Amino acid sequence: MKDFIVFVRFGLQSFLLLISPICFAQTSDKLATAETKNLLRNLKAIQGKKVLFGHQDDLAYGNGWKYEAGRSDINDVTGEYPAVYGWELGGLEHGRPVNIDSVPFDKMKAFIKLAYDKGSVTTISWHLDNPVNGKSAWDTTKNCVRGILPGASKHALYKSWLEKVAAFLGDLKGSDGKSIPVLFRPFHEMSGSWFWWGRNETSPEELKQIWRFTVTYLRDVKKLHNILYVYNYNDIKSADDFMERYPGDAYVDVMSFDFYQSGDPQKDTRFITEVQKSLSIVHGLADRHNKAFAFAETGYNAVPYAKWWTKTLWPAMQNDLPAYVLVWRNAGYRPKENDYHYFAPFKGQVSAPDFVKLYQNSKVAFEKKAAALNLYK
Ligand code: BMA
Repeated sequence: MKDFIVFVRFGLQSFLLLISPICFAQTSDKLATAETKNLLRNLKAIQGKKVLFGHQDDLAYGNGWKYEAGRSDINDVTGEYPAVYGWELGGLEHGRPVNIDSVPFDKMKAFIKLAYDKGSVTTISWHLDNPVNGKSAWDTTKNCVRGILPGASKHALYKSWLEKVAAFLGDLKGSDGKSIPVLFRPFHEMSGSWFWWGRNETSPEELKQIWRFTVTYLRDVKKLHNILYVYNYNDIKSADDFMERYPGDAYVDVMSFDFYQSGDPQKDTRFITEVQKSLSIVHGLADRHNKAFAFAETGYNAVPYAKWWTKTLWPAMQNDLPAYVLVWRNAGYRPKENDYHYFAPFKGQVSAPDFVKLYQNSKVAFEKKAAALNLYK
């Protein structure tokens, strides 16, 4: 992290002041709660030095189990819970009681409270259906974002969906009675082309407009002041590429990207080189724009390489440690797809011993180190 040197003149005397950018860590929401401001400041302070480890749906289910109180595949393997929990809101827009992965929203709220009470962090994604044609998030019909912008035919519908998201986010309270800060990551992987808000489906200008509308609505109309907004690409080609859809510093708190392992990591080092490149770009941009940066989603499905954690993921991240890294969900065997879908190890899984080594790395923080960091203070 670079410091600024400021030259101050006082009458005949001059001073040189060294100011660390941490002093400037400012939420996009000027009215953010103290806990939310503190979380951003602390994420910025640890990045480059320590990385918080996260897992999607960690407390809800894992490989071969569902809703067993206190259970977590990460905890089964390491004896400790992650520092970051990812949750998904898809389905909430229709007022359904469970999300697209069958996680009940009331249970999700309870898990989020538990995590906050322990000093851990919550991040939320939203695979919302396409409001224009009713198809899923994975619909790639072009120009649908245009159809939900102010003045367009489905704008009111999109707003009614945001109402439900606002109600959910506004209802998150810790045991201390405070609103729980949430890292909200809407329109994620916008540089890919598999969601209706993707690169080939949406112009950069329209993406910026819907992002600004969404933030303004949640922040200024619904008066939610517990949200940090996470801007998210899939892979980053260059700094210019990453900034092409950037809605502006007043609407973003965390710069991030997703990238998954494909191919055989023992023969092909592309994961390492791509992640190193993306992290170096996003680290530089985050410093320049005074934001935090994160590796918002990653993983190697079914982790068949026993040393993936220390020989691939760690070398990929170590030069530019993001504030957090999150691996995707452990759905286990999926009968409908007839496949295995898991990104964290579980007891007996081939990469579990190597994951324990990553867990023991002094720069990787799970629940206890995160709690010691007092992220909300
Ligand atoms: C994807 C897959 C899907 C899931 C979606 C939202 O990456 O895991 O099965 O529905 O995320 O969580």
